[in-house]
Amino acid sequence: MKKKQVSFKVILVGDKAVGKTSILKKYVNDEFPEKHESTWGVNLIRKEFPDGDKGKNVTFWDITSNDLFQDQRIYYYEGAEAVILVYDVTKPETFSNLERWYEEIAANLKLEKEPIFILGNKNDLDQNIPQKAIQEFTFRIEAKHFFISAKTGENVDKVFKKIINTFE
Ligand SMILES: Nc1nc2c(ncn2[C@@H]2O[C@H](COP(=O)(O)OP(=O)(O)OP(=O)(O)O)[C@@H](O)[C@H]2O)c(=O)[nH]1
Ligand SMILES: [Mg+2]
Repeated sequence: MKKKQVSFKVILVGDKAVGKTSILKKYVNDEFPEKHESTWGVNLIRKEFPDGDKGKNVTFWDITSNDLFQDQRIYYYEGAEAVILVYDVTKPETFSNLERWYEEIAANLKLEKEPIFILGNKNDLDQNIPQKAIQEFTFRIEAKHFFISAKTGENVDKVFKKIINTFE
């Protein structure tokens, strides 16, 4: 009989300073660091779900946006079971660059069944991205989109619950 899978890998990508590390810190440790310390290479954060969730554990790969790591990045993508694309709702270019992030991932993962989540972070600040562009991109890459805030915690638990629930 096939053993039930309990360990899952989730990758987070997006431009510099969109809040990838902050989102994970909020979710895993309920902390919000105000200071931006750019992630170097990759940062692995593991979260365990002891009982209620059948002993699952998830390792989040918080991947650097630094171009010095461009060649390595494709190895960080390998074997991911879910993809999180993050942008900053106050910076339109971080949204349009998701196209590039998506293409890099699509070239390295089959993306046949791995769910894709797009997170518009910093929703505690004024938004500046046309809704139509968000809807169009989300539909085209067959993703799910959420507005969140690592600062206030808005939607953070809800989104991660949805992600974890996609793992059987
Ligand atoms: N107002 C607000 N600021 C945020 C939010 N999330 C992150 N920040 C701030 O944005 C800055 C960058 O956050 P990080 O989490 O370090 O960004 P990152 O995407 O990990 O950046 P790199 O590691 O350089 O790629 C920090 O100063 C955070 O405090 C948010 O939801 N609201
Ligand atoms: Mg970071």
